[in-house]
Amino acid sequence: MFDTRDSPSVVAGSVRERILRFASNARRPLHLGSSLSAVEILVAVLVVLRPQKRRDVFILSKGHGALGLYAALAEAGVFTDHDLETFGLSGTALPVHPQRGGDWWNRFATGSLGHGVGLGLGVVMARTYGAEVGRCLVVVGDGECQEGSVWEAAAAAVELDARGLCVVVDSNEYGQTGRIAGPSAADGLHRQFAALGWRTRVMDGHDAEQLVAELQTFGSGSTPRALIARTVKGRGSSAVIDGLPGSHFAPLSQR
Ligand SMILES: Cc1ncc(C[n+]2csc(CCOP(=O)(O)OP(=O)(O)O)c2C)c(N)n1
Repeated sequence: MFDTRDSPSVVAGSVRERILRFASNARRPLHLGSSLSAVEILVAVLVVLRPQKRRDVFILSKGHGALGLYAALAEAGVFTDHDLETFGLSGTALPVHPQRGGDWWNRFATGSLGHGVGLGLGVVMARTYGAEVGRCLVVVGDGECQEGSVWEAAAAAVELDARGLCVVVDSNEYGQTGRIAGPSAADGLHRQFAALGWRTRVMDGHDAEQLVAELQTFGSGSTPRALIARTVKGRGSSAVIDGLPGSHFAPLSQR
């Protein structure tokens, strides 16, 4: 179990091991590459949002990366190893895509891509109507950014002055079936968010310390914030990386 004084990169290493240990025992199809690429981002989210007193909300918009989120939560002591073993099984509290619950990390069901930024905008706008909510942090995939709804919400966020909203893009440059290029690659995303008026930065998505430092201050600026976090799909497993782009949803043992 980690506490917020532990080094985020060391915690990320333990989370990655946890995911791979689970995958090698489970021997069933998993979104492994998607979970492994997001580990440092998810650890940074936990470090920043877990001890919060305000009612901040997290949305894993790329809901197929839920195994990574649950593994990070297990590392934080929210779930046991036994809980994690039930991932995706009938009756589990840890479904393959997050289901709506009462915690800061599962306020919304996700899995159908393209909705997290709009939901996050709704969360921060709810303050305008007196709801007791704080900031909202949304993690999206770069393939997911090919959904037009992401950009409708991103444009509206500036118009509606949604300064408490932060989007982190897990920019691993792979989608479900192949490479991500052009406007949805890191530089293209940076340009698009910046053109809409978001405060934007491209950064190393595996540098957990830097991610924590960036996320600590989100919500303090005058505009919404976008971090384009460059990552490697399947980071930590050459078996997954060697299997790309065909192994988006596959068992570890078959790679
Ligand atoms: C609306 C919608 N369309 C299609 C899918 C199927 N799907 C699941 S994951 C995925 C690829 C997502 O790629 P990306 O956002 O880059 O995430 P990564 O797995 O690379 O982290 C797709 C198309 C979906 N879940 N929702």
